[in-house]
Amino acid sequence: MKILINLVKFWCCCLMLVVGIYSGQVWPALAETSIVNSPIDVNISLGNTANQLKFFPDQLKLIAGEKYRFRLSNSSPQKHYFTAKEFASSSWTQKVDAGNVEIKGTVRELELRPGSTAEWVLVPMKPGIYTLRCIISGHTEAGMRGTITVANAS
Ligand SMILES: [Cu+2]
Repeated sequence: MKILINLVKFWCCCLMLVVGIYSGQVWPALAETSIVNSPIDVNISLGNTANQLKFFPDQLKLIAGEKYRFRLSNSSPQKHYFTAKEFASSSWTQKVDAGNVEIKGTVRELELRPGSTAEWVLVPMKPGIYTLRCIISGHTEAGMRGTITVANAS
């Protein structure tokens, strides 16, 4: 009986060793997959501390089907909008993180008060050239506009 128990222990050790070696090969593959699935960060400033009426950057180049995290911030002394309705409606929004609130579902535009930040995780679905602008009176005209170019995945 004692021999049998020892034999079982031995086989358990062998099994754990095999599992250990095997998982050593499996985990890097899993890690790689999660890197592929994690969003690409895009930092976008709405205005700046000098109160310039611009987006920084104002030209965004994206690939359809890739996941992005727009990290929006407003360091200017006044509020601004990130408005790109056509782009928003042809993208899939995973979520918007703003303050302590996480918003899910369709997003059309974001309003950022002075000093605020928001994160918008999305996947652009349709190639095209989309207009980005701030809808506050006079801001688009003053230069607060840009383009979001979505290219086909190669
Ligand atoms: Cu503005």
